[in-house]
Amino acid sequence: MKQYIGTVQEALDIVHIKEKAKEVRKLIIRMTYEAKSGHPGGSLSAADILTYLYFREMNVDPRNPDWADRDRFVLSKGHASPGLYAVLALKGFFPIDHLMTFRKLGSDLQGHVTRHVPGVDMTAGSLGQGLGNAIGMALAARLDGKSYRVFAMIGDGESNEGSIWEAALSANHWKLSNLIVFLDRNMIQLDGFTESILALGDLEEKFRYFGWATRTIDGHSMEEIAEVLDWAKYQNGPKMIIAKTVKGKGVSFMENNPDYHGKPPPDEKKFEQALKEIEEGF
Ligand SMILES: Cc1ncc(C[n+]2csc(CCOP(=O)(O)OP(=O)(O)O)c2C)c(N)n1
Repeated sequence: MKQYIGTVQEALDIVHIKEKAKEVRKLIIRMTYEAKSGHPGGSLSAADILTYLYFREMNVDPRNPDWADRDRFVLSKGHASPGLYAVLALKGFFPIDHLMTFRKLGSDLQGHVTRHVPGVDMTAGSLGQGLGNAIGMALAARLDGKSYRVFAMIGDGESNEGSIWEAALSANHWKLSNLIVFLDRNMIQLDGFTESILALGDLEEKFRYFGWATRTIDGHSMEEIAEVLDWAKYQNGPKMIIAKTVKGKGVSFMENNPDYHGKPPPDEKKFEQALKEIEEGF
């Protein structure tokens, strides 16, 4: 059997998108280091998916952030704001320099995403709220006769919240085919490993039993993200994509280390090391 190796254009697209994700990662490190606070770990695990969505998949217009027909995105794990802010700035929603005001007094770029920021579709930070809101947006599209899609990202630690499972039932009940959710399965929550704090087990199987179309992918492979989004176009009902990721991906001392859930590089040496590893590692 011949293996499909893709076109030259597809290969160039993948190289380009990987470069963008590298920029996003460096900005996450710069913003959190400058602010001396923030959440690099869960931003780095989400970086490839966020980059792919905004640069390849979603129908958005940086010049018109509230365009009524745009695809929506809900970052339910709203503490991963550095990741989303970096992507929005690179996409042109606001100037890249503005990122350095992250978490400073008077800035709109606070630690958890808010609707004040151009391009942010939902204020989030209190875990467990985003999936229900995304469902509301997907239902609104149906009621308004609009064809936009709603994308969301939830965390695995966040999936300890009962509201996630209530929302999961509802999305299937309403057969929301315009809803595509990524679950950032980095196996770590605030201060430890998900399976020892409150085991989640096989999340793909759980959502499948809740009636969702499900897949599991490597959440750092642009090729797999591209393929699964293509798959999603042909499935009925809500889609749940379990993205296996590494918390802190790209920075050796942050990878798989719960200490860097909510802590930036502690000193200049570690800051420089993080930037160098991202530059050379991807
Ligand atoms: C309702 C609620 N409870 C507690 C918190 C504090 N908190 C912030 S992040 C976090 C852990 C989230 O883990 P996960 O969803 O796995 O995020 P990730 O590891 O991807 O950053 C917690 C408990 C919160 N933001 N909201």
